[in-house]
Amino acid sequence: MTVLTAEQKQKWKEDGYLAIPDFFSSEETNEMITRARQLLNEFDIEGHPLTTFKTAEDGEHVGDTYFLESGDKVRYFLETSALTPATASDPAKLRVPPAQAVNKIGHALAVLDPVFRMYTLESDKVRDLARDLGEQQSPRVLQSMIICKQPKIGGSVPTHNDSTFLYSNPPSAIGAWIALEDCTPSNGCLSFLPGSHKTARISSRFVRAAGGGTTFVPVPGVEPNEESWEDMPGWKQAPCKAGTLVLIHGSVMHRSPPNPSEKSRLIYTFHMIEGAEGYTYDEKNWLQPTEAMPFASLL
Ligand SMILES: O=C(O)CCC(=O)C(=O)O
Repeated sequence: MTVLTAEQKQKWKEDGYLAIPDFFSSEETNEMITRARQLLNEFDIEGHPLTTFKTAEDGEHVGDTYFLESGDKVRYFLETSALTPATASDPAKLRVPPAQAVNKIGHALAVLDPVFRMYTLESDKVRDLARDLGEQQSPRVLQSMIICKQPKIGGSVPTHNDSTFLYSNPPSAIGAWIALEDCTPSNGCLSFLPGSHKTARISSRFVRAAGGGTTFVPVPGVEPNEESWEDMPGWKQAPCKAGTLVLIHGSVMHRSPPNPSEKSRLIYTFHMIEGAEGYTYDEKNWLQPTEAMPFASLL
């Protein structure tokens, strides 16, 4: 079934991302945000390892087993600024109620959560979109999550591209990012460097470190880009209404700022990699399929 117009397909090719307004109806979006809020309200801090979420390429990044073993579970990761600093005598504590401390919930909502499953693996609309986009012959769904950007404390997402984090050889990641609330420059909407997917080389990848945790390693034979994406002219904000689905090419550079506003910015996202012959997803990647939960085929 045709979902995208010729203009939309052209824009996707040129920009490396495509916002599709009203992809989900307001009823469908309401169902997802109600479920997201329910999951937040169910969050129990008791026994939680206080794992926060950070992945800056030149700084600290998340790497405990709570994170590394979350690929086939529904787990909660906290905003760094939601915690008081730990001292030798005083462990870190939440500064805000648990439901407001969560940065993201992941990474297997598309499989384990009945509502998000319905709008991912069981959605004809999503399947038609993947077919019509025509980038992947055999899309496999992985890393499905809610990203919260809580009012006042929601942190930034640094400049990155997704194939660095979900590396396949050759790179093939595509993100489907769904606004569950209106996303504006004030509450931390996405920004893109349009067209950067055409020149960005996946020269580094996020992997499990030999001694535990995670790290970035070079991709052999791929020269890093010389340009500093961060400061390049041409970045474009991508504000959108709730119900919009944004397709994100695995090589396009994107980011989002903190949320200093009073309004939350909840989104749901899942990713796809090519599962067809000729593409490999190896054991070095931080996110691993398990025997019980291989990456699910969308089609
Ligand atoms: O939701 C955000 O602010 C960032 C999401 C993102 O970068 C991604 O899904 O790749």
